[in-house]
Amino acid sequence: MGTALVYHEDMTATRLLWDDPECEIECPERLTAALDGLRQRGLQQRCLCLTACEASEEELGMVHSPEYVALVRRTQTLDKEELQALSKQFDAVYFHPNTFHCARLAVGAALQLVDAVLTGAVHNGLALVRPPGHHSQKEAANGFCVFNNVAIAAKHAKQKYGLQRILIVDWDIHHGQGIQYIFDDDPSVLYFSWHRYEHGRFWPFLQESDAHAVGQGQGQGFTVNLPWNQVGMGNADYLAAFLHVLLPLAFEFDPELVLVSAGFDSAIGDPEGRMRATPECFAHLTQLMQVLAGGRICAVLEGGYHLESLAQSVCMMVQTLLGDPTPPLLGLMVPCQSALESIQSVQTAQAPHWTSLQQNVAPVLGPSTRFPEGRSLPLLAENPTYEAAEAALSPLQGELCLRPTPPICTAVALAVPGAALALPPGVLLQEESALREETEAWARLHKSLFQDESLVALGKILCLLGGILDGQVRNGIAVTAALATAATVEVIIQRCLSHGAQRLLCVALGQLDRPLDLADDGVLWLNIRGKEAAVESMFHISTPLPQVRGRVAVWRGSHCLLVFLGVPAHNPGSLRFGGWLQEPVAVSRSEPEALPLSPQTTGGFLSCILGLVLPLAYGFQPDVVLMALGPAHGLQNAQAALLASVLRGPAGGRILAVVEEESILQLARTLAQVLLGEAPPSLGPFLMASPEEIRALRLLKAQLEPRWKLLQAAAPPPGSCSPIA
Ligand code: X5A
Ligand code: ZN
Repeated sequence: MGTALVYHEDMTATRLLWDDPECEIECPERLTAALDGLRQRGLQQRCLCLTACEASEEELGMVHSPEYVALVRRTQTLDKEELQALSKQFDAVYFHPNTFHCARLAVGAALQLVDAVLTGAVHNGLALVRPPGHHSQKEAANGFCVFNNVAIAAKHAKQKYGLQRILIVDWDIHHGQGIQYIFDDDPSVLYFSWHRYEHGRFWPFLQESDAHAVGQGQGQGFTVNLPWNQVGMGNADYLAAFLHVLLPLAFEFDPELVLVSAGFDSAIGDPEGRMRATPECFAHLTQLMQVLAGGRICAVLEGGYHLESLAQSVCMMVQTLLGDPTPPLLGLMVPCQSALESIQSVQTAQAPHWTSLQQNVAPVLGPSTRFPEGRSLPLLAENPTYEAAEAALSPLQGELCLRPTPPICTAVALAVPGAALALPPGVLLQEESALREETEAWARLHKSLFQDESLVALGKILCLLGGILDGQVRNGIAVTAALATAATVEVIIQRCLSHGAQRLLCVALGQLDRPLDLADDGVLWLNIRGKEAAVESMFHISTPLPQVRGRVAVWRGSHCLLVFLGVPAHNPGSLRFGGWLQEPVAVSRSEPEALPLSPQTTGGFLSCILGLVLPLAYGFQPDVVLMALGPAHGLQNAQAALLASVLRGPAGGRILAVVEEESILQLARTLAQVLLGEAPPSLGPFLMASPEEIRALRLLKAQLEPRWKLLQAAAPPPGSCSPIA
């Protein structure tokens, strides 16, 4: 299992044969630059390299009309003048005698990638293709695109593998209107696109690129457009869009496959996009998507016209697909006001269709105070030169070389020697201990709490932590002796600070108190526990762990068995459940059999993680993340795995998870899997959080927003659509 890279050098064989300033940027060097970058960084060598084959005309026919396919086929024999005349019939398109061959290879590459992922040959992959596809339509080439590679791949996944829910994430800086049209009324494909829009003044100048376009008929709510109305959007803006729009919807949708229209004209330096997100941002966006669909991600190249920026961004994505840690995100983590306005416009347009947006935990502020301190965008020069972009890119490149990959990925320190633990292969069992004197010196901080067994465990944990701080080990799991978690956490914090860590993020779950003598700003202490919500300071926060309390209700109808989790038992007939059942459910007979349900947390848990924990974590930019599962932490294994998986991002993969003895076994194994880079298990069905818990989160966010700007994401007007009719 690994990452596939699908390519064929013939795709460099199409190019512009006449003068056309609009089209000249779509050149063969785009592919060679991306591939050279992958080779130079040793990434291509780590992938399963597949050679693309042409798609069949039948496969093209899943999206395109036979007449259009025939038209493109005929371009093979046209001369230059005829090609130019035909190109003029479309918007921003050029044909070349090799176009038909290349465009069929591009589709074929996307299909092979889907096959490789859905047959389980690989976890994920990237198809490096030309021409791009997302603007292409049933009977039209458009915006350099001839056949719609990603749309055909989605149809293929539905037809050949019977998939029912496919997410398409289009982070190219242009609106993929072609994909939107093809799946406009199709609820099985959720299409998300952000794009430079400038209130309709940017190509392709379409009304239907705006946020109010949400899909037609059955497909309403399954088209999600996020228009950027200013240039200069950066890392914080893209991250906010993922945390506050894409990911809440994606979790609720629960895709079986994620296709990425991976255009990198949304990166810094690109002459088309004129945005400012750095290549590292694409590593983080990729990692955030890896928690979806069991990590089944198929990315297909779309745009990207600044060769160096393109190459670096492609490398960042592939590196993350391979499971490498994400490099730190540079820059102020403050979304700009225009981005927040765009995010709000999507939330408002989509709220009627998605429970997770109705439960948006953002505080509702008056219009004048809504974005009091949002970053305002510095004006960009009219024509940013390539040199200016290169100046912005080159220091980053230096940075990348400075971060060697730790020789060991994941290590586990066990409290009890020889505990029967089936750890995934590749995990190092930490047998070594810190020196006895050193361990005792640290233990003296908590004299009564470390004796015998717990002292042995502490020695191993200190050794593991030393490895992480010295860059020998990427991340780890520390198993503490019974009742020693709180004291161990204190020692770990002190050890990190004494090592010179500037910022340490502690996500403490359950009954763990913050050590008293911590100076603010060095340690951000976020306790997720029970029902308490409190802001002691901007660096000492308690938030409840939202839980849906309720029961399992089972209705047996004559033709169906309905199982509801955590819903009030009174009237299931009028429920719209998690956005899935569009029509009221007809329950034919019999009373429900109610079963007790252990607390479920999906919807509220996700609001807490996406709406609070990650914005704080990314805003804090920690050197190290400590995730401590204390007594009564209340997390299910899948939830702990998801949390550990996403918390790898903010600190560039340096994360230590601390768990207490009793809870280990399966939990330690699951955590080890995600820390190695595997996708977390599914959270199960999407459930709504209780209104009280959502209110508590909303209040917390209002208090924290002045310091932590990534929390900002305006909510749609409350009560605009109630989840329960
Ligand atoms: C795939 C892509 C852009 C077309 C721009 C036309 N197309 N001005 O990035
Ligand atoms: Zn583009």
